[in-house]
Amino acid sequence: MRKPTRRTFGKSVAAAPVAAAMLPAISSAQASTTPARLSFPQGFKWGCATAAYQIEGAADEDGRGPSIWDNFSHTLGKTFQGDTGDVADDSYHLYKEDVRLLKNLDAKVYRMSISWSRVLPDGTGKPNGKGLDYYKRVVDELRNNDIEPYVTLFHWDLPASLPHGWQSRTTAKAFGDYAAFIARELSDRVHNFFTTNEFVCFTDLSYKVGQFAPGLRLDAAQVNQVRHHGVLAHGLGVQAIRANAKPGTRVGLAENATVFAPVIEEKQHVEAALKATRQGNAPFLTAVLEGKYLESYLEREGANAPKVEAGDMKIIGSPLDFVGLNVYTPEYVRAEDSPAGYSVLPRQSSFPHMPSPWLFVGPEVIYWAVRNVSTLWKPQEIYITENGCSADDVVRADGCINDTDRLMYLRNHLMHLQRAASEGYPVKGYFLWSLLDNYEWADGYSKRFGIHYVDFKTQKRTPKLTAEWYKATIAANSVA
Ligand code: PNW
Repeated sequence: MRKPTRRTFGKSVAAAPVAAAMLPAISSAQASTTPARLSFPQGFKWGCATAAYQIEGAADEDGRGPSIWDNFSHTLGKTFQGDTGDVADDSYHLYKEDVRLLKNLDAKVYRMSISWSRVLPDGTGKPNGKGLDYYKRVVDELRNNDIEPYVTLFHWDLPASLPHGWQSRTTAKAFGDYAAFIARELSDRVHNFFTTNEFVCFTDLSYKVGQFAPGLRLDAAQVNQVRHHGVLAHGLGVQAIRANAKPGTRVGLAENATVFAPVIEEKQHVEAALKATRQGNAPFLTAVLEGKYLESYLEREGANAPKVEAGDMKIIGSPLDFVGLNVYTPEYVRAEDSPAGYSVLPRQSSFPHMPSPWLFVGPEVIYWAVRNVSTLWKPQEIYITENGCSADDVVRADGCINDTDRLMYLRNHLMHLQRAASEGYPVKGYFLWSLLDNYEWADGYSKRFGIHYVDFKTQKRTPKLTAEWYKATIAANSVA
């Protein structure tokens, strides 16, 4: 192939119809001085995300019941230096301050979660009015500041009193009842719900690997059953919200699907990435968006496959208003002449990652997350429900936290997200993880993901450089 000259390069750009059509019109005078901005569609929803157990604290206050994360974090050796979410960011008391942080960014949306055992201390049965009131206060504070709340019903803090946790089908039913209760109580002021957050984390990492609460290591058949109860809970949650919420309430889920990026952007590898996406997410997102388990998954698991009752798959496949994707890290695939048609490439030891050892940096992951899911399942809307990274943040003598590594991570991801939006994929919003440093599960307070620094001794919040950058990005509606 001939090397592109400046002239032929210009032609090939003009020949890319969608991307070129989306570029803002610039006058020739401007053109020489102003670089083209990587703009997002008008009305794109910028925001931040958090989760209840990671920020609220007040674990014992106002009638909150214990969750499996309280028990787990209080068990010797389960979390970094025994860190717990007892106090966390104390957002239970400081929520107005946290809404101010959002307001200062000019965020349009906020993704927060509800602690199930704060509103239903036993998981089922008698509600706790004081717990519910807390969420009404938070939501009202957001709305008074023109910030739209997006509420996750389950972000891992399962009520401890539900017997056998996700091993029991009854827990999926209990989740449906809890979802119905929240829909009745809050849908006058919350119009968007996510059922569950990240199936693989509250099933596999919790019941197979043992890294998260309740810290079990079950066999394959039991783990598949736990997974089934997870997706069933999601489906029951969707139905409960549809049946009990005010008209116009919308529902989806927040899922960290494994994202497969083609190692080379060529037809055969792009197709391999699609195959890998379907197969690689078979127990979770594929089941939810297709309403069935793939034959290949059932065959592979054989006698260990989940026991499915009549009607389950229809519930699991309940239609959604949007799909939320939590995006952190890529897998790379290439086409292969094998029955599967693809292979996942192992990572070299030099592959860059952030302080969280699992958080490999490959910003194109966010483009392929949106594109693969859109191409395979055509959801009406997609939100990036989490994206962000840990970094070794240091407060300098002048008080500044110059998290240029996080800024690099975020900026590059947004450039690839902008590509997805400009090609017409239906990505409607972005929730940065996270508004502020918080309790990072088994890593305790040793890993910081916030764009605001939290001094956990004083609870003082300080914007990091990335908060300034994110504010500029939101203001320009384009990557700053
Ligand atoms: C997500 N992994 O968790 C969660 O939704 C958040 O609560 C969490 O704080 C955030 O990402 C950062 O970790 C994950 O090991 C935890 O691959 C672990 C993994 C992925 C996501």
